[in-house]
Amino acid sequence: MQETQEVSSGLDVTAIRRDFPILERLVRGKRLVYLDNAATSQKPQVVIDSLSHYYQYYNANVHRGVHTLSDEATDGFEQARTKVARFIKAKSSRGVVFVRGATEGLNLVASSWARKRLKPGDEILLSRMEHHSNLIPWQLVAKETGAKLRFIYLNVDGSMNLTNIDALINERTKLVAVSHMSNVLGTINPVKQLAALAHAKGAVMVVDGAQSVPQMPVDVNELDCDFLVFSGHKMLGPTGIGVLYGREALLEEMEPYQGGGSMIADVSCETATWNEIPYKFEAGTPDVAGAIGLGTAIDYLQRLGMANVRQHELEITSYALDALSTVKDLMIFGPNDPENRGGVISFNIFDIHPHDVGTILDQQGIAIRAGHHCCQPLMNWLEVPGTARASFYVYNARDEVDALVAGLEKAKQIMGGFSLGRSL
Ligand code: 7TS
Repeated sequence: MQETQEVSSGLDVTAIRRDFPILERLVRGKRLVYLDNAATSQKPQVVIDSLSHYYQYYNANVHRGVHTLSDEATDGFEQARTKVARFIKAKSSRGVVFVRGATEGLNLVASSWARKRLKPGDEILLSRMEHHSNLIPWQLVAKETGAKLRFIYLNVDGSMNLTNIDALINERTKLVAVSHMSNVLGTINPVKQLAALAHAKGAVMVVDGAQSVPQMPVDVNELDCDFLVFSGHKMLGPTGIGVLYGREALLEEMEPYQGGGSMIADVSCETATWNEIPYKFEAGTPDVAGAIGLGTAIDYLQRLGMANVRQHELEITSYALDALSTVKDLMIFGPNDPENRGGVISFNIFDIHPHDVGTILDQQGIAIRAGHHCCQPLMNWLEVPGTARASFYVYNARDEVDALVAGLEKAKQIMGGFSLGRSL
């Protein structure tokens, strides 16, 4: 495949690609076409360098040392928190809790906010398109407290069906938790509207931003959400670091998630008082390198401009939706209009298992994901065991979409000609 100069929506994709060393590698003798970004993104050299620079020059524990290295590590760690706060427009970095990822952020809210407050008869409202990490923690809370789970159903195009939303969000509703962008359908959900409805009934609004924060400008004040979670590894940062943003007043009221070092103010043998937020929720030695790497990833994304990142997603998704629609017997799930979706396209080809599609594409150096994408209730609703999924990011170019389409035609050729053999 020839690398062509490609500039879309203010992003110079050709130049961006040069920042990602992994995109140089061959897979099965072919240039890597990485279209599994909803699972995890690749990392630019600057992020890789910031991790090794930390370990080479100022590795130390944070918030507890009296020496230079510890001061430098603490500065790096706290500067990263400030970068996160500015990135999501949080009022201050006190609302930014470092966690392992979106999953841990959701479990923290379930454990420290919901488990303590909900009682039988209360309701938790989710949607049918949630990732298991925004479902199982609430199932556990419901089991323990007697609260009931309710679900927003979907329209055939994969958007939320809000016709009965006034009945779904009612006086019993204590918490609404939905993804901002579906990791399967790509749907961008009306979380601002849901937050307003939730607040009108005194419920809290939790936004799962695992897919949206990497791809579009997200402003917690504009959304008026109470909690927002996301993972560093899906937005050019390292694995093992993520963020829980919480409204400060709520974080203040909540009990700690885990006990240990750093989260305390004063400890006796029998009892303890808690450190101020956000440290109350950060027991033990945190992922200092991960936070610093995430800060570098945010710097990189901000240099590109999040509005440009979103525009690029829109353009490449739009191009891919058109290109995939030329493949016969291919069914695309999710909204038709790219304006209402992010850079995630799930599809199936008639009579070919998505795992076979994925395996044949891999032989051509093309990485996609196949399976239920941790969304089994959604798969049940779609009446499929799984889907194939291509997902895009800042370094994906149109010729990679063309390679995907050619790869799918090849998969059809290989799998489509299956014969039952000679009848004996
Ligand atoms: N929420 C959504 C919407 C997600 O897409 C994911 C991960 C998570 C939560 C959990 O994030 P984690 O970083 O804590 O694991 N989604 C996917 C995916 O679609 N393929 O692999 C992981």
